[in-house]
Amino acid sequence: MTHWEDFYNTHLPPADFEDNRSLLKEFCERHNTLQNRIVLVTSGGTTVPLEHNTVRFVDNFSAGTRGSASAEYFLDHDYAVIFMHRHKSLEPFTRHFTGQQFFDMLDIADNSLSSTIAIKPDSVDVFAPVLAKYKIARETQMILYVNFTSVVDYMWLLRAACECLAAFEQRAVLYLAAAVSDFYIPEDMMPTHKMQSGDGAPTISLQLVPKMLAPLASLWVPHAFVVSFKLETDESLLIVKARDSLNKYKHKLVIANVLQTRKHRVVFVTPTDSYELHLSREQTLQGLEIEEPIVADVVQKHGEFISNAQQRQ
Ligand code: PAZ
Repeated sequence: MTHWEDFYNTHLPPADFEDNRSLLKEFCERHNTLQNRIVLVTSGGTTVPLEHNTVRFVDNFSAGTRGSASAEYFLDHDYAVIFMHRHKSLEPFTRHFTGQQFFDMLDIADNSLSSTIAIKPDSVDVFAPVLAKYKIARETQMILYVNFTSVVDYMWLLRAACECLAAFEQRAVLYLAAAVSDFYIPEDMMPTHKMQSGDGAPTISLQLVPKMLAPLASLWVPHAFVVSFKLETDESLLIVKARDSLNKYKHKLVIANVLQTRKHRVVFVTPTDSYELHLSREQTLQGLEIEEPIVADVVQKHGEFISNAQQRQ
């Protein structure tokens, strides 16, 4: 496996990297001056391009539901939120009205002079509270959106965000819900142009992506409250792998989930304990989202973590 430092030395940052770095710096400096708590929420899946001029890529599963819903609940708990997401995956607030849903909520009235567009009366009750929360989050500048596509973009943004979050010490939470590729093709092993079928079936050899949780937890943000997610498809591996990860990277919490049941069941794995959060069928039908109790639990643990650190000082 490539060492994480070599990864950055051999993979160029994305074209919009400096712009995003300035946005992150400005956002973090403002919220640090205000002594706010802050969370970096990563969301969505990373891609692995197969060509430099990318036509084809390997994708990681994630719609961005976990991350986008969680970002809204962190805002409810007065956290400043850096929402670092896969380009075009679900985003906080707009996630409630995807695809045709939004257009179906609108009415258009034409007369000879102009057209008027309005929200249908029976949609106002659904739309107004979400819009109101969105407006408050934007006007109070409590949320910053930055996006990535490939695993290389993700790695550059992650490190830049951590550099800005280090100053928050215990007040920062990293909530790593994105599905990040474990395998990739290094830039120097990738063809420049679209692979041609006339050349026959390609043999694609993937390499291991370095585990960034290692430098993240020990070097970049050593004082932050780091929460990672672990996705498995084999239930029997779930807790073993989550515990492995905690032991290896020494962060605070792993939230483990199985692909098929992730929307109503997760397991919290801490260094000393493990327990389940579960939504009943009735709760799901009532529209309760599992991210609400997940975030409430993380916020409570983060509060205790800050208090413990203050007592040690
Ligand atoms: O974005 P989504 O709601 O469709 O899925 C969320 C998830 C399953 C990607 C997330 O909960 C998760 O487990 N992320 C970490 C994935 C991993 O093990 O790399």
